[in-house]
Amino acid sequence: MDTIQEVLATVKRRNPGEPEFLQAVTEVLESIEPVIRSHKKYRDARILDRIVEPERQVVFRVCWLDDRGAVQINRGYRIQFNSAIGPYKGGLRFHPTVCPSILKFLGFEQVFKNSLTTLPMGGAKGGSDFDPKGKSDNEVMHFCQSFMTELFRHIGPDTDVPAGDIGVGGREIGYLFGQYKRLRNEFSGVLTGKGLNWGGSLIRPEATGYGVVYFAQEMLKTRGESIEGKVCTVSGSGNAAQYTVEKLNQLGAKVVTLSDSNGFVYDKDGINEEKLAWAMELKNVRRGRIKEYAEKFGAEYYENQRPWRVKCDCAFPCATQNEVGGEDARSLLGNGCYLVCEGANMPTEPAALEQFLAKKILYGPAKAANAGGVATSGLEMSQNSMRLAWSREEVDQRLHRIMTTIHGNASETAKEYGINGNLFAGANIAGFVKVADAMLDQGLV
Ligand code: NDP
Ligand code: 2IT
Repeated sequence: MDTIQEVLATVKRRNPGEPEFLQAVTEVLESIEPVIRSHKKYRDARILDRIVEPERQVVFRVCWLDDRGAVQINRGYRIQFNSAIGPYKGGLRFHPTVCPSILKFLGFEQVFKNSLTTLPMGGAKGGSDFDPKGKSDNEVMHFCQSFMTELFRHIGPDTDVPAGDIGVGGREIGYLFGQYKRLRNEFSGVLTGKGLNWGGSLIRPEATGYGVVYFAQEMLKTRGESIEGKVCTVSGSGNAAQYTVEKLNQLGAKVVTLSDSNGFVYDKDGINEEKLAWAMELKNVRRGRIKEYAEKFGAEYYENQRPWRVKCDCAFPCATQNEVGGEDARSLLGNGCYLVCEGANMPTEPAALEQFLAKKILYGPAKAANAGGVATSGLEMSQNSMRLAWSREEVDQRLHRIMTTIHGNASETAKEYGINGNLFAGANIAGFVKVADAMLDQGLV
């Protein structure tokens, strides 16, 4: 088998101009190097060379009519990355920046994340460069119907089960599900994040954010601390951010920031339950900008800035990839922040990651810390297969148990490899080994 550097060189050659994908692959491969060194079976079967290549990539045209009757064209994608441990599973992202590099990095990360959840799910990601911002409900529906008219032939409840991600929430999942049902004449668990009265699971909307906070609690426990009374900064103001804030509030922490792609708000008094409810209405119903929060509650607003210069104990990046840079990490650490827990996927740039690991702060890497979302999607699939619905308490308890297990597994694995406390490498190794062993068992496919 090729060395890690040779595999990376091949990835670079085969995927030119895809920096995010190369970044994700580099981070995983470099941190699993000790496993590859000590296991000849992975080298002989060229597992690394195989695991970096998506099993299937679907790219398609999506045509739709806007409200003026004008023709619009977008590009749709589904990257089915790895199905060694279960059907492909992962979100759909609708955002103008969507491109092969971003979806391949997300699909690659999803493979290891899903492996960590303890549930049988392979990894995938998809989406479109369609921008839902400023579109009417009708336009979003027409886009979703056209998108599904191609996607439906590539997915299925035992093949590939998409869900939401940036720009895809309950509204979009509804339109996508309706079109799938019509095309297949089949009511099945083909998507997760569905509405409660048509196959959805309680706690799925909350799961990513709640899971992130449960994971942070586990990290704090290792130092005999709790989240109560901690000052927290959160970025983003979408699904992951909203329920991170809700759970932090429930546990007695004080959240002082929220953001969107235009800037961030700093509310030194704390974003309490009532203010959060207002922000959720702003974002989920009125689909407005976070700046309005500052106007409404007299908080400070910083245009085109990220919240990492605000003094905090704990930081929760919940917006997007590469939103915490080297300078941001320096300010966070300089201000005494000692816990970073990732709600977003790959929010930390390599220059920041290096500092968090060197300073040995409590650092919860995305594929472990935000796995509660997809884990609860897995629970939605189980409920759909059994044709029953668990109570809120039941799903929440299972989510909590899964997050505790993921933390324990990443932390034990780090210990086993002599890198105590390094959950970044621990999660990558634990996620990898399960998938790699399944690939060995299933032969050369
Ligand atoms: P939403 O669409 O609900 O919210 C996204 C939020 O992030 C918005 O506030 C958005 O601001 C902001 N944002 C998006 N792109 C950028 C950007 N380029 N720069 C600055 N801010 C940006 O998505 P989610 O909350 O679901 O997703 C947030 C993150 O969490 C993503 O990284 C996603 O992959 C990850 N995640 C989501 C899961 C889920 O179940 N939903 C599960 C696990 C991880 P604006 O409104 O201005 O675009
Ligand atoms: O990044 C993620 O894990 C998600 N967007 C959730 C995927 C899912 O299938 O629930």
